[in-house]
Amino acid sequence: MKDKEMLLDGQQQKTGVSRRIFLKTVTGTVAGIGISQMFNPALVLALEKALETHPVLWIQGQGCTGCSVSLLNCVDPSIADVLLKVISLQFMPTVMASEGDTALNNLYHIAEKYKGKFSLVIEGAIPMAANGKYCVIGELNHKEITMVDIVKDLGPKAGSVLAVGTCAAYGGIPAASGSETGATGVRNFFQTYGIKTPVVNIPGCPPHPDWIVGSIAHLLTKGLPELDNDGRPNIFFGDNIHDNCPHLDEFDSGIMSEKLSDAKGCRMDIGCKGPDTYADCYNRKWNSGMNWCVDNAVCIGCVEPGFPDASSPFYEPA
Ligand code: FSX
Ligand code: SF4
Ligand code: SF4
Repeated sequence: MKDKEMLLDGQQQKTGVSRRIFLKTVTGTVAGIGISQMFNPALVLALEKALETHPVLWIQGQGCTGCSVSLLNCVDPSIADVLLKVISLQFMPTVMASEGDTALNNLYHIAEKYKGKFSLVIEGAIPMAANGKYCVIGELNHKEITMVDIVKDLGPKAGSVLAVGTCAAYGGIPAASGSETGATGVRNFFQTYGIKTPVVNIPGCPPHPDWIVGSIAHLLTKGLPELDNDGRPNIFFGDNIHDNCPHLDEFDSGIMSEKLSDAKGCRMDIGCKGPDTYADCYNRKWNSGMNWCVDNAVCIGCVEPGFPDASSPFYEPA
């Protein structure tokens, strides 16, 4: 069975899958599983080994913290299980208790101790204008440390980097038209400074928690996932939303929604950007499999490199 056929969404898991598919799923690769299937013994063993040697450091620049919140909303597995059993998360500004010099010293200490092995998660864009002064993330020995400083320091030392969220991947909202901060994504930043560490983009504004946890688990157990031209794992971003949308038949028959509250109809005329967007939201869904953007509104193409300018205005046809 192909990896993509085994990507089970939250709903399918709750309503039950056949025993045959379940067994194939839990004995498959991380790439091929629904995230809540993560705790099969072989995988837990692999992750436990990785936990001892491959910590994850999460730093945050220009963003709204929605990416952190999305991860913290992970319910299946619970965020407690994710943090304790899947990710050895040693530094994360939104949840950690330590602060100031202590926190930053610890960050640098872990990066040095696990040089070449730790995974660096970068949330938010990196503002390069004005010497990086648009985003100061802390102080060390009374010296301001900017996002530019920290990514320049830790980027080359990391074994791998995950650019979490569209801001970190491509610049996103902080880099939208009118921005004066020189906001840019990680790959572009690395190119500017000749940093060679491999980068996995996990876009989405915010990204789905499964995309974040699944990509980290893949990195820890199987190495780099296969990426598309925009640096995104094909396992989550390989397919087009429009081609797989439940409204495709209505689109083909010319049955179109005219307003957001219409229950029926393709939503292209009210601004859906599904035809230009690649992600598995139509299948995985959001809020633990409850719904997704096209159920209640439209797809605004939040995982694409041109977001938000390329999909604006959101509620008008492309
Ligand atoms: Fe960006 Fe993260 Fe959008 Fe927000 O901080 S991807 S603005 S949802 O959350 O970086
Ligand atoms: Fe395509 Fe959007 Fe219409 Fe679905 S609602 S068929 S994704 S345009
Ligand atoms: Fe983003 Fe579209 Fe997925 Fe919604 S449906 S999360 S806008 S890619």
